[in-house]
Amino acid sequence: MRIKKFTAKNYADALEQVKKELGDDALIMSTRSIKPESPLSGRSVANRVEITAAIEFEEPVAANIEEELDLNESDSLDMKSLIFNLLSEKGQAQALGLKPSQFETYSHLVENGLDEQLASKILKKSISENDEKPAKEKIRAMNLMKKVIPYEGEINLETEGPKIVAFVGPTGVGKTTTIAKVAADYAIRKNKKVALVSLDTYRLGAVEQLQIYGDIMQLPVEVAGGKNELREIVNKHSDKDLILIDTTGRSHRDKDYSRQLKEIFDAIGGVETHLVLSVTAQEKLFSTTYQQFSPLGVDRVLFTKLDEGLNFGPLFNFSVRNRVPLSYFTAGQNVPEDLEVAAPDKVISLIFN
Ligand SMILES: Nc1nc2c(ncn2[C@@H]2O[C@H](COP(=O)(O)OP(=O)(O)OP(=O)(O)O)[C@@H](O)[C@H]2O)c(=O)[nH]1
Ligand SMILES: [Mg+2]
Repeated sequence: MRIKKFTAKNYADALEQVKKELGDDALIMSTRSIKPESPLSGRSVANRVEITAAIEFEEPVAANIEEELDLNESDSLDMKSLIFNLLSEKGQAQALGLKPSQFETYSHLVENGLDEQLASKILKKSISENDEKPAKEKIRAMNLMKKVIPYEGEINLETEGPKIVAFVGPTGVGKTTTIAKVAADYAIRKNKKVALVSLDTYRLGAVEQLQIYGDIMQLPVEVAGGKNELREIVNKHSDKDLILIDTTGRSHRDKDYSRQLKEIFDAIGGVETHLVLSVTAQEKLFSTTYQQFSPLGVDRVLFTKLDEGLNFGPLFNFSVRNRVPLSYFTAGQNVPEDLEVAAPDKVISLIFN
């Protein structure tokens, strides 16, 4: 962004200078009347007008959305972003070079937690030369957003032998409850053979919690303390379609935890990892947790507690920025009802409704 002050004898002239130098897209940040230096002659001199204007440098717009939204570009924390954050959403939209017909959608996205850079990139990519209707701009943005959301649908059992899926994530996000919901979906609704394994020998009552669900659904529940035990369990249940592994929730500060899990999963091989995140958590925790578990290889992300969420932009930011496909959403404590397969349409309706 380039910021410059212009002074002239009146507003129209100052504006003329702004347009001449910075072009039609310039954003007027402030206007004020200034008194010129008092002249030696003592004669009164008319006030002048000072306009502070800014212009966002043009960003190249890739023709193909498959070329992504230039997500790798670093978001530098410099003077530019400081000033940018002081602007109103409309001011931001203008500074980003969006069309007035897009301001409303931009504000909506940002208010719903979409990060400003991502919101602006989407709107710029969805720009249409001859359309000036906010409603149509919104639909175009929705369609583009839908296309960039990575998702994989439900757990795919088309593997040789049992499919092994582990749920990892911070404490209390709903890993165990979600496992019970997923188990019910496959065992009861889809009539598949399912076994549950707890790797959580750390938290008091964790195994019992899984055992209760197992008892209700009449599914085997096993407990593994390490890789050898897990290997034995997997061998024992080689007739199963799906083996779901519950893990201990650990703080993102526990750097060693994911290394320990990796050692256990590597010994088994073919473990699909679903990172479980709650939409009620701070957005920053999403990325710190992702970093914590990335040595393990995060295959999917699963968002819980949608029923308690206030805004859903962070969910979009996370999956799009990290390109981790969504698997499921949960929206309540009821087992097995409050589970649904995550689909882009759902994300769009969460953000726009
Ligand atoms: N509102 C709401 N609550 C949920 C949802 N999913 C789980 N919970 C609740 O969140 C709490 C923690 O759930 P758990 O399944 O024990 O969480 P966890 O991730 O296994 O916790 P740890 O094993 O201690 O790390 C319980 O009270 C669940 O009922 C959801 O989608 N919405
Ligand atoms: Mg648990």
